Amino acid sequence: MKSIVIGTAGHIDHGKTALVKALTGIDADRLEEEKRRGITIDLGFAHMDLKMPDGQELRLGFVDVPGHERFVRNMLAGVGGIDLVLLVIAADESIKPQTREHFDILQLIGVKRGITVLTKADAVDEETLDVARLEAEEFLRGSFLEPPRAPVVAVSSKTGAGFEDLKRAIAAAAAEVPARDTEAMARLPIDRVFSMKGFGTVITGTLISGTIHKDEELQVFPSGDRVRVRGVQVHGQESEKAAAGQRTALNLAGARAGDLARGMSLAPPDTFAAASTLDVRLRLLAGAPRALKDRSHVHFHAGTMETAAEIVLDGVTEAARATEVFARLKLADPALLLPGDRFIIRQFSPVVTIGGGIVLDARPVSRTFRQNRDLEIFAEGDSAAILQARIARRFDKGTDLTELVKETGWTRSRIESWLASAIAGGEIIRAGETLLVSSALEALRKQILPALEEFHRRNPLVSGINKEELRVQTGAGGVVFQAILERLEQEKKIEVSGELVRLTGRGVVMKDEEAESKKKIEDAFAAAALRVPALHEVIAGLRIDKVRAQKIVTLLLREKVLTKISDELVFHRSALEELRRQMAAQKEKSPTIDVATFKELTGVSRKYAIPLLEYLDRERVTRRVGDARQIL
Ligand SMILES: Nc1nc2c(ncn2[C@@H]2O[C@H](COP(=O)(O)OP(=O)(O)OP(=O)(O)O)[C@@H](O)[C@H]2O)c(=O)[nH]1
Ligand SMILES: [Mg+2]
Repeated sequence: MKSIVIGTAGHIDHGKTALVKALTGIDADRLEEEKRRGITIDLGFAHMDLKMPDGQELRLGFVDVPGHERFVRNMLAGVGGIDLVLLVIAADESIKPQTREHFDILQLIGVKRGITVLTKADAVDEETLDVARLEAEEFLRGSFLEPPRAPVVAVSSKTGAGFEDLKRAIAAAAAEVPARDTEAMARLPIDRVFSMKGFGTVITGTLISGTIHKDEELQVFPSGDRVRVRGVQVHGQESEKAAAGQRTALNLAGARAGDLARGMSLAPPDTFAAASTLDVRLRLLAGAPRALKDRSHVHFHAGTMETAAEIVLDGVTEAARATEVFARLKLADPALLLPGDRFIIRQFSPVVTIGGGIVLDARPVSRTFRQNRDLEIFAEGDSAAILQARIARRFDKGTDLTELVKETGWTRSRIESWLASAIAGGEIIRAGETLLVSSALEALRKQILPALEEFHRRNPLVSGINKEELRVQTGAGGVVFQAILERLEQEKKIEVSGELVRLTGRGVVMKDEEAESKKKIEDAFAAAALRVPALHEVIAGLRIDKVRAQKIVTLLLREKVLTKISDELVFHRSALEELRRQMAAQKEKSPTIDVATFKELTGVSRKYAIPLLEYLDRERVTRRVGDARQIL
């Protein structure tokens, strides 16, 4: 069964609550004070079923709002989740201040459908009713409620006149309401909290997206608390689940009524983060008292929440009336908001509605808004374009599915399917968990290839650059860097062997006998430890000529496999590492060491001991003090 939520709107005493009662039989004024004073103070709720033109059953949830100017903030908490509005204008009073203010709000939050209801038709003569109708039509011109697109229906809640027309108009409009997104992540802005004896904590709200099941765990925003759904009611009836677009009541375990309040939101756990910085597009009303200055402080309302906000205008010092600007909002209290969410701003004093707009981004990456003008696509592009733009803005750092879910409120599987063709087409690259635009890889390629070229030019005898060294040079993240290396390798632009990277065919390439000789030299020195052979003896034992042998030794020295500590003496890296370990161990026994002890410790002759100790001095492993050495 299709469910939609209908809100009332209009000036105080114009007959909104009476209209809802005449339609549904339910008195939405539930507070004692409301009944006593005869006015609505807080939101009221009612429901009914209706047949659509095609014969399908329709479930209508009503949110009845107060018209009093002092309770506009309550009206704002109710109007956020509605699909359809009944703009109520009393025939005997016509357009009044809160008719205008409510109507402005409806337009700013992007309500798309509705019906204008002229109430109290019984209280006026035919002529007055006609005048009221003309005034209403004039008032609605150019808006979403302009007739004949949206009808104007005259009724009397007292006599029941006009209600058949009204129901027909509601059914026709409801048929046009697009289904809400039940597949997205669930979000439920709380509009009421109470506790029921023997039942516990209950919250109500309009589920704006997704589905909530019985026994599901949810997270409360912004507090972060966890709650469990003990029971679900939809339009007053027990249910296994609630779906987007339904008036929903949840019986919650794990929270006391005192921990929850209107303005908080429920959503799946570990998925979202509450935001306090929003990039938005903002419209200032033509009827705002004055232009909006940069750095103004205002009341901010979205969904059922309200807080204070500072407005940082994008590139202008003030926003004129009836214009649209980009801005960054800094909220006093964080809230769970997503791109596409609408909001209203009201000035501090006197408190009147001055504008509103649409959230473009609730997870800005740059410190300034200005670089992000193209964020508009984040709220209004098609899904694939939105995702690509979100990946592109992180450029070579990339992003991942978890972050994209947080930024959009879409499920992982949906995001994956929307990205599939961009990935297949090569515009988006998936490297492990990281997603990035191909242009980011291209930019990296343009850095890496010249960097390698330069390395080879400077180091003609080295077989390649160390991977990590190259990565640090380019400033790329690890995953992204690995991805570009793999690509370049596939394209045969580079060769990767172990930790070394080189341009294809570059670096030192050895013939078999040279490679064999290189290994022989290395092995000879490694095996000798500190009692190294004379270099010329090692060279003499090779199958290659002296010049080539010398070249290989130079190579080993550059690769730091061998270290030359004097003209005569060359050691293998492992031998010197072992020596450092021995010295560290020796330091435990005694802070100083003399030549004799050193010889004993290492088993080398004086011929080797002196150059080795001098080497250790240079390396700041030891410091010479008189005839002995202090181990550092
Ligand atoms: N004669 C007549 N009186 C009506 C009609 N509808 C409402 N009234 C009366 O108008 C008064 C205000 O009606 P409500 O329905 O409470 O008005 P409201 O718009 O809900 O007012 P707030 O919620 O305070 O903004 C009540 O005394 C109603 O009995 C109608 O169609 N005909
Ligand atoms: Mg009322």
